[in-house]
Amino acid sequence: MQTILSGIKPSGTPHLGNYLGMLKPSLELMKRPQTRCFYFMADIHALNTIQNRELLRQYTYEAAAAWIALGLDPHQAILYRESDIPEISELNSLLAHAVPKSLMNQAHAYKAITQKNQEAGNEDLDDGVNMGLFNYPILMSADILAFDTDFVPVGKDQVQHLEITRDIARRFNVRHGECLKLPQVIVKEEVAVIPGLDGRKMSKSYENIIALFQPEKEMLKCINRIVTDTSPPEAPKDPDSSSLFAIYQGFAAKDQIEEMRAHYAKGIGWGQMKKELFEVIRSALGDAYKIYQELMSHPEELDRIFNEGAKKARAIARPIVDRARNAVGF
Ligand code: AQP
Repeated sequence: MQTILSGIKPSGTPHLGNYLGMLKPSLELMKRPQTRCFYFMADIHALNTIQNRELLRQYTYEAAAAWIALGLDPHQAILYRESDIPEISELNSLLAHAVPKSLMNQAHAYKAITQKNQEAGNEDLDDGVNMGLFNYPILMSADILAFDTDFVPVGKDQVQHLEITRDIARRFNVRHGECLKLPQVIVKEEVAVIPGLDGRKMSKSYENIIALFQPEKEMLKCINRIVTDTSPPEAPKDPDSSSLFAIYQGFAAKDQIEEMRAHYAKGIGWGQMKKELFEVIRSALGDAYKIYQELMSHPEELDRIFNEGAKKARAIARPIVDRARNAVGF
């Protein structure tokens, strides 16, 4: 039996990047034989940016509803809120002692902020960094190591944090004896990092997202806002530098992708391409939006699923965290 673990931070509405980078691969992995899947809402991580409790709850429900609407079966995978598992926070504090500060200085989420401050001429490079963000990779390690995880499917943007998790587990094991299992990362190379409306990584905090679930009209409007260049329709275009194509690839079938490459070579209008993108997304998502809406109108059902999931997850995490407690001498 192999353990797969994946999480989503409820720091905003789930978007196409989350879907292609993580939700879709996590659902495919559920179909593998002999796997046990732990899928969770990383609501403690979300506290770094969300300080409004109603909003945090709303986003947590949205993330779970999206996952279930897309096909996650809560009887098959263990679905839970990170904050419902005290064992994770306990392991987080045990791990912190094995982590040199210099390792956290290297984490890309932290470095991105310090770099932004530097570029803005701000003398305080740590401006806007709270300790939750600085320690993000330690909590992420606890999320993973608390379940003896074998595989973690993530988007390319998260690969470095996974390497840090392995590093932390290794350091802990060197200090306290073989105790924590080193996880492996699963990245879908072809998915890469999905660009947002402005061409940067699609990200809740950049406000450049295309929400996964929204009325069709709104989705089309949003797709129409994706930034393109001013080249005329008949001009040949490079698919590999096109945001529209990058997203298209995630939803289309192989033959559709090849056909679209040929259209780019011959020349395709951006307006036409946006329509094609909308169609391919609509057909890939099918009825999921309806299921999502139904789930969102029954948060009590989502709470029930979370509570069931937490019970199962805690029963598995407890002996693993006890092993770590014992290893350090508690
Ligand atoms: N643009 C993306 N392309 C591919 N994969 C992505 N993921 C996120 N954005 C993209 C993958 O989705 C999973 C869940 O992400 P998350 O919500 O936990 O955190 P994130 O990566 O930090 O997402 P955001 O939108 O950028 O959130 P904020 O702005 O709040 O930090 C991860 O596996 C991620 O790889």
